[in-house]
Amino acid sequence: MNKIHIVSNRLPLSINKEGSDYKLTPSVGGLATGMRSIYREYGGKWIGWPGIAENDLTPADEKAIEEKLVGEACLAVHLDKEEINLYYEGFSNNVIWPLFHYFAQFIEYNPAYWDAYKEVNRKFADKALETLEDGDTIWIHDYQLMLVPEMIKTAKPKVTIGFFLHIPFPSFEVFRTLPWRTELIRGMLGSDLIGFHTYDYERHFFSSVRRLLGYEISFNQIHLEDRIVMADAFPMGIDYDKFAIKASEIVQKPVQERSDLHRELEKYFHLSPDRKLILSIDRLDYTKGIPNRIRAFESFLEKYPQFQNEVTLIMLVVPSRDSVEQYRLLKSEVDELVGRINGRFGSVNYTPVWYFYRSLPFENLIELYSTCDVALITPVRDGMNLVAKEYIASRVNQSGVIIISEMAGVAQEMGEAIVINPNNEEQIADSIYQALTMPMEEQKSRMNFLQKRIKRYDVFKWSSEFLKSLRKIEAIQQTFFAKRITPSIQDELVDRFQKAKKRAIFLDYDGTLVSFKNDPQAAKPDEELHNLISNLTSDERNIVTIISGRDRDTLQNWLGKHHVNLIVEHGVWLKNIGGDWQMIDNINSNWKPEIRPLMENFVDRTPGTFIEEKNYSLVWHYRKAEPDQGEQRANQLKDELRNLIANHNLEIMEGNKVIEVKAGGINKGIAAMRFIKDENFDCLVAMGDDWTDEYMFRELPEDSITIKVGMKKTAAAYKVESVAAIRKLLKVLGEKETAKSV
Ligand code: GDG
Repeated sequence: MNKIHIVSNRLPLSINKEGSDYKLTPSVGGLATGMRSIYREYGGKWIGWPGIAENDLTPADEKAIEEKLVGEACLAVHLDKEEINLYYEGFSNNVIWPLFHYFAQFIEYNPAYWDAYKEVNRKFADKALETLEDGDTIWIHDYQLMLVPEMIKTAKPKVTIGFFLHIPFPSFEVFRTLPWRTELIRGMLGSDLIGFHTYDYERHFFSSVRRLLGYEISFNQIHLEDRIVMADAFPMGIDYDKFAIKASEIVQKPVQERSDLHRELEKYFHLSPDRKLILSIDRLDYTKGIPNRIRAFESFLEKYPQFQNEVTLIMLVVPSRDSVEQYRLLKSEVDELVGRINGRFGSVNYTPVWYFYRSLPFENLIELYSTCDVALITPVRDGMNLVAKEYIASRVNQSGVIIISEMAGVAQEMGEAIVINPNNEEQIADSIYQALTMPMEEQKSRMNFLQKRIKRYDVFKWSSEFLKSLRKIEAIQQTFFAKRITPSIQDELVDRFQKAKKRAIFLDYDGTLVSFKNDPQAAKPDEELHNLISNLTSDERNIVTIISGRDRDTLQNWLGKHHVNLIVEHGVWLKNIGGDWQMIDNINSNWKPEIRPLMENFVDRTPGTFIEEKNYSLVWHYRKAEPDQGEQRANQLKDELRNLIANHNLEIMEGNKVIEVKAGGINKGIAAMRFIKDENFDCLVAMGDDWTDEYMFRELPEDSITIKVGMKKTAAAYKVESVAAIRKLLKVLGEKETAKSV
């Protein structure tokens, strides 16, 4: 069975030296829990940093750790202090973290960080490559390792790669400020599947892909030159049962067996029947909105004085990244705010804010979750926020209210919570009041919905859904590759071609023989193309026809010197070798004055677009427009054109970044069929890239050699991935012929 491996910055365990030996303690975090079952079940490895700087280890220590890790199926990527400083603290936490959470003011654009990030990502990729085999799957986690997917894909294309980003993906306007934005996007696109917590992050990612690299995206699939990458939203869940079971154990425990913390909490409630507790838990981070939460609580006590002496906010703040300046400043700000509010409203019997700056054992965490009446979670940005889900899972009797920031990914799954804007302190103060006075029946009914949802989509479901989608994308890739010309198929085709006595070869021009350029007039044939066509036409058994949507003059100028037929404007005009232009059908263009003003209006309103006028068609080009706006306007134009053409025999054609209006009943398929009608060809070849060529692929007899350029769905019998690949094939056809005919 093919294996599934995991890569993350940290291994899912901590390592401590005990005497001369090392002790491994498995992590209890959500990711470790969710992934452990998977990589173990599928015989894979977990690749990551063990958490101790290499400088602090002797070679013998390193060996001892590695031996210990074998039993856990883990592979260590050792990092020294400088690497940790530059790659982890530096690029990951001082560049990507602030940028992706919209804290641009905290970013340190230090090129040395970037260099280290690349090098360490390479280390992770190399370690993974030591164990990866073709057909394996690898799931890479988070913002510290965004370049790893491409590094692995390049070295081992037959490995299926998933990537999950645990933090938000910012809007393009923010992302574009990063000097290394394109490299990061390319790194991620090495994956087959990219997961985000929410659709908004996915949408932002798509917009960056489109704007920076110009790839076409249909539904949630990104069409690269040679494969498809899928992106989707998978809101991460928690190990629901672990929280629910522990919480019900704790509430059933006799008082004398309870922890000190739990007994303190109980005592507090006995002070007065109206006492209530509000809970907040987070790592100390500027994204978590801790100062605004304290200020909002202060406003609440001011605005609703009846709750002074009755309501306490328990704030568990877990120390984090305390070597970083911003975090130290934040810590002082929080200390000061807590001091101020406690000084102002506190008394001998009452402390408005209980502030714990430390981490608590799991059991205490559950005691807090199950005891507090309200959870107040107010991040200014948060990828998901698992604390909110954990609070819900721990509410055994379904009482409790959750106040959640709309800036946390989790808010999208919590319609029944009280959703607030973290910058609106007055709204938060009012929400606290609403939560504290909410009737029990309403609390239970809301909690019931929330629990059902969070239980159903737990961390196991999350990881299995992600893997299911990976299998789906594998299948999609396979159908895409199904028609790809492999070396053996190519030999077969060349053989058929060589045996034929008279061949008709139809070649589309743009996107097939030459790549697209922003300015259509810049897509001139180069020397290599001229040589290819000359080689092909030097064999008199080859009748080559260039079949294009272009106008007569352009193609005549560019290719007129060759021994080829020209069919232009999608089949309106035909020029046989050595002959004159003839119109294939009797058509008119008296409709143009009616259509042109509409297109002009779209040109005026959409920067970067222009109209091309051909004899019997009008074309609106939007390749140079801002991609999202271009697509949007193209859809609007199509809609408006549909109404206008109703009384004319006209057709709207959608090509590659163009909308073309032309006389109906004319297309490349009809033109090609008419061309071969009276001739006795024994081999038909057609090559094209866009959907106007699909007419040709469909109309030509079934045994024709029809070849699509690009990996999209097609009626053609075969596919190649690029202009370069079709040129290579044409070269083989031309060369073999020359060789044979000598
Ligand atoms: C990142 C994203 C995304 C907290 N204090 C204690 C403790 N915790 C545990 C909680 C929870 C976890 O830490 C915190 O998870 P969050 O999701 O709230 O936040 P981040 O650490 O910022 O995580 C975030 C997440 O990745 C997953 O994708 O949701 O948006 O920023 O599980 O229980 N655990 C213990 N003692 C504590 O004192 N034992």
